[in-house]
Amino acid sequence: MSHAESHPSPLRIADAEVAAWLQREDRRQSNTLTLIASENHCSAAVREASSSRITDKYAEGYPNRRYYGGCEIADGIEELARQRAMQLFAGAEDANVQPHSGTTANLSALLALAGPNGRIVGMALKAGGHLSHGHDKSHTGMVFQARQYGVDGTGRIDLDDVRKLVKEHQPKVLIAGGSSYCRNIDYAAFAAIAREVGALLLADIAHPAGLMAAGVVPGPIGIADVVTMTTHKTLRGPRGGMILAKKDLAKAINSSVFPGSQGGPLVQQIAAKAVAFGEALQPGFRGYQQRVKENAAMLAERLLSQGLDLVTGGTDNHIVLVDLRKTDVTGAQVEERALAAGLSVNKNAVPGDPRPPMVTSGLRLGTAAVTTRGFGRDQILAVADVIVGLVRGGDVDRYRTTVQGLCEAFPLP
Ligand code: DSN
Repeated sequence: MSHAESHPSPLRIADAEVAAWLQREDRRQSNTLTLIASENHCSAAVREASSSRITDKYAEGYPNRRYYGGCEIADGIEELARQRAMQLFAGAEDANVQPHSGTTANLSALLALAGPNGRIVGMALKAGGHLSHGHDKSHTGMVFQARQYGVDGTGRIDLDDVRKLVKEHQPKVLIAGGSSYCRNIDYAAFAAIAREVGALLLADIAHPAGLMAAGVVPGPIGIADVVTMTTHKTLRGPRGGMILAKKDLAKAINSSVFPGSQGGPLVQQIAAKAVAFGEALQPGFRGYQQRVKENAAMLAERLLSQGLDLVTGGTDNHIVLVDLRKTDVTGAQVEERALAAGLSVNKNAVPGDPRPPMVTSGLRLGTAAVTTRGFGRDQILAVADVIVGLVRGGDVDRYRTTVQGLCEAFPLP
């Protein structure tokens, strides 16, 4: 009898059905290699904080200015998270750790900086941007006058195109950042373009936040006026968002988060963010982020050497975007085959993709989660070979055996 069976948890006693679903998810994650670029495995300490009793507490407002009594502990936790965030992103002048997600962070920041119906410019989703950068199906495309820039024929941002669009549209906010952009962004150049029209620069670093916190890729702190991010991707924290702002913008940003866009903050998530930031301030974090980046570079190199095309021909961060247009498979088909083999990946549009979003001609891969499991060169090369085999229609059962062996040899932390 296992320990869990002989000591059933309160959840197992109270609700066997939900407990069983969650146990299945534990098993799924254990027996799957997560290559979804926006996912990672946070620590047990982060998970413990995230499921703590403070989930019961209402704490609308900010530390020492709450609309409810009994918030002293919430104040201490939020202030600790804020201070750690500013230590981690040295040079940040203010931190708001309340956003429930990256999208909420972006919406709040944009409303503070551009105002309703204000003009914004961001990167198009299909070029590697994000829905919340002004896509017409996102509220950011509805409540703002949004225009979007794309990428050049090689998949890279063309700063001349960005400047041209910015001059034409005269936005109040220019957004730099994306969700499938695998190259470094020249934030100083973006800031210069924004300044030419009196716009503010918002850098969305949701994906590379951890790499930037560790200093292994260049970031926008001290350059962009406002920086938004999620805390659960490369940063390896709990699910949630965060905004860093220059001091003179902090008041407007804070009011835009609460009461503008959200009610009570999720204090248990803020506690978990504090734990994750504390972990990221430990010396080992830099080495982890360095390995994430090296693993992505090795993955890219192997895929290229095996004949696959990559958007931009490689990567500077944790993302590798495979362009399947010269193969006879779609992103959706490879995603399905990969899942059968035990690899969790996502289909993704490539720039200029002729296929619809639920099909696509691309596959987005990321190395943060497998690096958390301890992957290095040999494992990355093995995974790359599985991906190439899947694209070419190889034997899925054989790949499933390889993947299962890797899962067992590199268990979840
Ligand atoms: N959905 C996230 C991603 O996968 O990149 C961004 O919000």
